[in-house]
Amino acid sequence: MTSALVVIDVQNDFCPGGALAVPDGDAVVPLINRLMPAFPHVILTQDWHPPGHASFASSHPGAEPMSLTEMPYGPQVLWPDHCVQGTEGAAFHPDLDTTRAELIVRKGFRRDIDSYSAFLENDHETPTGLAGALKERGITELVMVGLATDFCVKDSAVDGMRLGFSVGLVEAACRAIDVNGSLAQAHQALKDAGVRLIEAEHHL
Ligand code: VGL
Ligand code: ZN
Repeated sequence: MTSALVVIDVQNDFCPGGALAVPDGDAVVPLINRLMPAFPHVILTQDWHPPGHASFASSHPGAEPMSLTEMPYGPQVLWPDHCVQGTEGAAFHPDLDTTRAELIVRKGFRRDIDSYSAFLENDHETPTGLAGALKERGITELVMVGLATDFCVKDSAVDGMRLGFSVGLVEAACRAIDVNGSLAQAHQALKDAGVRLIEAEHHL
């Protein structure tokens, strides 16, 4: 039984000054850096959209950022343009320690489909390959941290449970966007899925 710290989307665009800034998003960096040495495996995810991505409000004439639309795969929030492949906004926060990261999973790179979860795209069926990579490494336990609690962290944690991993989440090392009740919904979904909320001290 071995465990991995899964660090979700700690990128410039999700930090203050970024295109889709999560309030206080950069505050997670020091704690995440301190958690890393406690884990035999460290995995990072990176939101990585092509220009004109379907999740961008700018790709839908007349649509306001943060509004909801219907995609062939279900409801989708339309975001400001963010984490465009190769831009500074898509880069990891400069203080995030990436030295021990053994795998970086890029997601959201298909123009017509978003991917919040590190495991499955937003159609809830197209795999990113992460589950296979973890299983091949013998990793059974995951601890999730990063941005944003109510979107990518939540979906990654819930999918991780569904795919048979034991999943914990350190809330002190996450920050939320919290639009239209999304944080309360995320707490319920995490609870329903059986994701454990764990204290950082447990791993420090
Ligand atoms: C995220 C919205 C859009 C996230 C990514 O990392 O939570 N949220 N793209
Ligand atoms: Zn995105």
